[in-house]
Parts: sequence; C-alpha cells; structure tokens
Amino acid sequence: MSQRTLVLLKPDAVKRGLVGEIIGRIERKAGWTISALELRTLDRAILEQHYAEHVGRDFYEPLVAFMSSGPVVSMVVEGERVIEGVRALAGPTDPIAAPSGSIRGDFGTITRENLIHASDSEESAEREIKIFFPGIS
Ligand code: FUP
Repeated sequence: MSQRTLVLLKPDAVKRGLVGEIIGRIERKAGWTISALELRTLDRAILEQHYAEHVGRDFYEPLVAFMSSGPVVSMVVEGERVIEGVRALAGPTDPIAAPSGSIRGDFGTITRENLIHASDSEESAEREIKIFFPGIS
C-alpha cells in the first residue's frame, strides 16, 4: 500500500549535522522516494497548527521554543507503508526508551530534542502535508 508522510528533521538534527545520516536511512529503504524537501525556520503560527493537539500541555511552550530555535528540514516521503515505516526508523518518542538502531535510540537523550517527526496516520499525514507544503495536492 503506497502512502505518503510528512517528516521533519528537527533543529537538533540540523545543528548536529545528522541530516545526511537520517535522510540516508530513509533513502536506503527500498522503493521509498522523497517527493518534496525544504530547509526552513518554523514560526509560531505554523507550529501551532502542526502541534494543535498539544496546545496547553506542560511541554508545549518549551517544545515551540525548541522547534523554532533553528532551521528544520521538512520532507514528504512516499512509498510502501511509509507512515508506519518512518515511525519504526524513528523509534519511540523518548530516546532513552528507544532501541539501538532507531534514529532516536542511536542519537537522542531527551524527549524534547528527539531529532525527527513523522506523521502517525494517513489522516495526520494529509493534514500535516497541507500545512508544510500547501502547493502540492
Ligand atoms: P511523536 O509522535 O513520537 O513525535 O510524539 P508526540 O506527538 O507525542 O509528541 C510530539 C513532540 O512533543 C515530541 F516529539 C517531543 C515533544 N514532547 C515533549 O517534549 N514531552 C513529552 O512529554 C511528550 C512530547
């Protein structure tokens, strides 16, 4: 089942020079393709849309501060079961709980700075792709 997903390489991934490493892991999965890619610094307005489900949570303000602290790489990735697949590559939200071999498990320590976002369902993917790439249908 071919799908598409929205992937963000967060400011920590860009600052630490891990963009190539992370994109390489995505590119090496058979049959997946990157169909859009941009480097940009996110403002509060776009982050409020993206993290709408977390508005008001205790971690929300520090999360917005972190996510706007430097450029991120935003991408649309397409391919077989790519929604589940990129989340498997990423590992669970808490990098200490994430297994070795996953992106968060290999490179992260604290939950806020967990390197990568990937859509969690087809519905989220379509919503998030519209936010970050309004020009593609
Ligand atoms: P995920 O789907 O794994 O990206 O995680 P969530 O949508 O639950 O959370 C989004 C982001 O909020 C995480 F990537 C990091 C941040 N967060 C915190 O900083 N603290 C928390 O307790 C939970 C999430």
